[in-house]
Amino acid sequence: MKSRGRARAYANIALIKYWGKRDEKLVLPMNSSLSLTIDCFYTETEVIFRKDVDRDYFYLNDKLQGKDTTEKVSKFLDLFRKAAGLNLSAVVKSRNYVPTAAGLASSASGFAALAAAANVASGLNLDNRQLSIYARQGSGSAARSIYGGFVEWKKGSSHQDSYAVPIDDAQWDIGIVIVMVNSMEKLISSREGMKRTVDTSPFYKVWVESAEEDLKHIKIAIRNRDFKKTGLIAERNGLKMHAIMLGANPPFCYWEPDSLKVMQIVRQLRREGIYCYFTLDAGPNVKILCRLSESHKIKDRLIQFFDPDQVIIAKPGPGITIL
Ligand code: 2P0
Repeated sequence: MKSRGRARAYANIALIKYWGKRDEKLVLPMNSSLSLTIDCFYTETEVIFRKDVDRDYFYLNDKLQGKDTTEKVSKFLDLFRKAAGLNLSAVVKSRNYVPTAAGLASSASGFAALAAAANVASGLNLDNRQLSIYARQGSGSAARSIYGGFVEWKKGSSHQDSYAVPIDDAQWDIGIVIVMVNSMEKLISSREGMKRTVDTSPFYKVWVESAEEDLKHIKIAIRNRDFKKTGLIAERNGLKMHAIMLGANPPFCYWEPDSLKVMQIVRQLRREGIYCYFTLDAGPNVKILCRLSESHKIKDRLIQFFDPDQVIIAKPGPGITIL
């Protein structure tokens, strides 16, 4: 056993969204999803299993974390300890690399990096498919961050076949411009928001059917490198996800006035022939899928309205890296 492992994983932006679980404990999703891994947010994590500590310690950005956060990491490491027959506590050191002013933490890069580091440290040496299954149990979207480029997370029929697969390396003039509208912690966590939507939104059943349909079409568009179609499907799918939240009880909405402002700018850019498409997740920040070659033009427009620090250009990112 090596006992020490260190890895890096990148965040991803969903173009076909994951929103809702059919199994809360195993983190099995209601629908398959598809994302683009990005290069500008990542997490580096080191896991060391040690004989000389009597509990797990978790440092995030050099700060020792409290009971609740450490417990999440411990429960996740238990999966590896159990599989490897390991009875040691761990010291985990994690660092989130995010552009200034973003203040954005990604559970996707976090759990993917933790899974990859624990895989080495525990000596399990799982392949990427198994690693995706493990990462999924920490946070659904982490299943996708095992791979770079466009990635599909197949909902599967059980625990063992719900994992991500790489679809395309995205090396065809693709970029994402991120507009940090607000970097404050969200009031309703994804986990809570998903549960409320599944339990109460009358639109939920239609969402699941429609997301599977969108997925089928976006995969064809990506295969054909049809940028406009890829963007249009992604933009519509994102809007549908927010629509089902508006239908929940009580209803909720992650958008802020500035989110709408960005959507208007994107539509205006399209009218001018600069093809780009927006998508929002469980927060007010807007991600704009664009041609990487046009990303600076798009940023120039956005900084007429926003601080340059709020606008970040991302390229397609790679999969997990063992350090
Ligand atoms: C996604 N989101 O596909 C969707 C779209 C947010 C909106 O996955 O409960 O942190 O840990 O499995 O993965 C964010 O939720 O949720 C997310 P859990 P996760 O990217």
